Amino acid sequence: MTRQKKTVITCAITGAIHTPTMSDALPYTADDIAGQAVAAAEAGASVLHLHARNPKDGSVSLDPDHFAAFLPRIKQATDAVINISTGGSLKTSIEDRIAPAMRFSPEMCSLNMGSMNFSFHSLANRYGDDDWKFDWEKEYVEQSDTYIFRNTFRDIKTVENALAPHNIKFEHECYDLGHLYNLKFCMDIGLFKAPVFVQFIFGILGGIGPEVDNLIFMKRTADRLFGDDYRWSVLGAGGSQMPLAATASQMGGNVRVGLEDSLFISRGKLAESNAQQVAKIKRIVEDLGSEVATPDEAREMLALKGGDQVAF
Ligand code: KMH
Ligand code: ZN
Repeated sequence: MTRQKKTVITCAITGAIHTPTMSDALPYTADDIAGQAVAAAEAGASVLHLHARNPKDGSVSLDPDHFAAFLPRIKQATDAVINISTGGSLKTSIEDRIAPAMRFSPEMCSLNMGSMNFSFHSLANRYGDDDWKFDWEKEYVEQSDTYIFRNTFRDIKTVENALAPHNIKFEHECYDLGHLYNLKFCMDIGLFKAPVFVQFIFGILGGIGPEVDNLIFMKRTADRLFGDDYRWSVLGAGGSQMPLAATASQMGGNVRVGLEDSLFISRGKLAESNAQQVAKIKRIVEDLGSEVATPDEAREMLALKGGDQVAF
């Protein structure tokens, strides 16, 4: 495929894996999510991938009203592209998961491309029984070894059918090689407009591991399946975040950072904020001779509908 000239930095602000005990920097109130999102955009992120949390206890929320508390504030303060998650919670129906995107019609939303184990239970070993800030956290993390992250072909079609009228570009979350073939199958039956945007995800327990060999294999497979019909980005979980992002940018891809994917800024050191991670990857990308895309450049590269076409 043709090599792109600029690198789009996506920042995933809070997600649904980490819990408040794990880092004081993890945002969960509307003020903190909005503030950190705006700061991440100012630091160089052109796309903001957003989940909501219950502001009282930081638990994962799919309630559109919780999104309503921060989306307009981010839009007023930045020109960044808003991307709303449809991955949401591992425990809820696909209909609940798409409710926020249906209501707010963002420029982008995530779409997970296969069912899988999705576990972060081993994170619980780092904390003693008395360490947890909120009641729900320990069980939520420990029980993740029982979760099946459900994204059947029917679910994928449900998302596409419901959101197609909104002209939303999907961030196709691919956690393993088979997910690329799932996406190819969907495109062959007429779903999704090219160029599709593929997020290669490494290092989630249940998905492919975070080795550079795997990134090369995923990229080569996607080139073969999609040719010029796709754009790509890389997300490495935990300690693989920065090394894989740096490698991806050198391979001509886009990158995703943020506290959703890693709580750290370097080995053993917690990040102070999402913006700190964005500033670090921006510095790396530029030091290595590439340029970071502005929000409007990202819109052009990913063929987005425009920031004036959203419903918030
Ligand atoms: N938490 C990431 C590994 C989603 O929001 O749809 C994947 C993700 C899923 O971002
Ligand atoms: Zn997410």
